[in-house]
Amino acid sequence: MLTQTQIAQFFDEGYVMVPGLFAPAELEPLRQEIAGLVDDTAQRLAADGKIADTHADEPFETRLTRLLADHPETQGEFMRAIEGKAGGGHTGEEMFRLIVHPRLLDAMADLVGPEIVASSVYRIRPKVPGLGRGVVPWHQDSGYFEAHCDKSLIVTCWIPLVDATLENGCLHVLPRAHRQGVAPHHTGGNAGFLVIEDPDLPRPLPEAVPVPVPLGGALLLTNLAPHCSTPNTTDTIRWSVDLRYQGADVPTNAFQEPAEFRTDAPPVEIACYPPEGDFVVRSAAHPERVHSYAQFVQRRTRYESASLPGPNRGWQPMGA
Ligand SMILES: O=C(O)CCC(=O)C(=O)O
Repeated sequence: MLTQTQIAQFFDEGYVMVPGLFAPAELEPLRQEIAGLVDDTAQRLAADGKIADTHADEPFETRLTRLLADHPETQGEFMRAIEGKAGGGHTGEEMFRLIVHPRLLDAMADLVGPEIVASSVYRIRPKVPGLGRGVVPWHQDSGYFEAHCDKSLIVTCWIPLVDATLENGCLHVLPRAHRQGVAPHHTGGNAGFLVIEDPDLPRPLPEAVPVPVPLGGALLLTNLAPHCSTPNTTDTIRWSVDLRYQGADVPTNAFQEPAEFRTDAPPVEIACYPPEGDFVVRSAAHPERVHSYAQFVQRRTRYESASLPGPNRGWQPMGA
């Protein structure tokens, strides 16, 4: 699926932007599913008398902006509905359909091999203009994972649901810095995200590369590639999803139930992100292990109710 040049860029630079992985129409069902989450929440808040105008005529790119401009205090309710609770997340059928999209999995097979596990951490991100939480400071995804997974490859597929541009806050990457291991991170970055503070950024500091991604494309990153995302200065929402995949040799809970989780288990038996359920999306050796949509929902729901502890890497608060 990926060209040799794209594969080489991914491993040499730590990232590659792949245009045209999807036809834009293939992303429409997920856009509509997420628009449905916004609509359901707006209807509920209106029924509870918390908002007067549901802005039902506004398109996907602006409706949430209008709703939050009227009632900033409803941000938490909308974000919970869209992003879900840690452990479960949004388990809609179109979300799952995208995660298991054959062309995306072909691309992943080029990077992680024929046994593919969807890493538990996938997210929907509405970067609403002017909303501080959309701005994500410099970090490596490994900063969020268990330390024993630092040397494993977990591929982030960052997929915009609109054109991602410099103006609406596309991602920026530090090229080749993925070769330097995991930098110290601090807690308490913008909106509660982890942050690599300036003195801890890799040296010599490469020039940051902004990576606009047209609708239908994807930015693939290694878990060690430092990246950030900048403010949305437009008046439309930069919607995106980020999905993660790993190969057979990477610690996973795809074959465990939450009740089997033990903090004193050998690291190889502890998933890279224990609070959320991994699931098998492709297996050449054991096709019978591939999780169906119903099994995916069940796993995600069980992990959500289990509230298992997240990785504790001992990152210190900013300024400490
Ligand atoms: O979507 C964004 O703005 C940030 C995403 C990100 O940093 C990530 O997926 O690791």
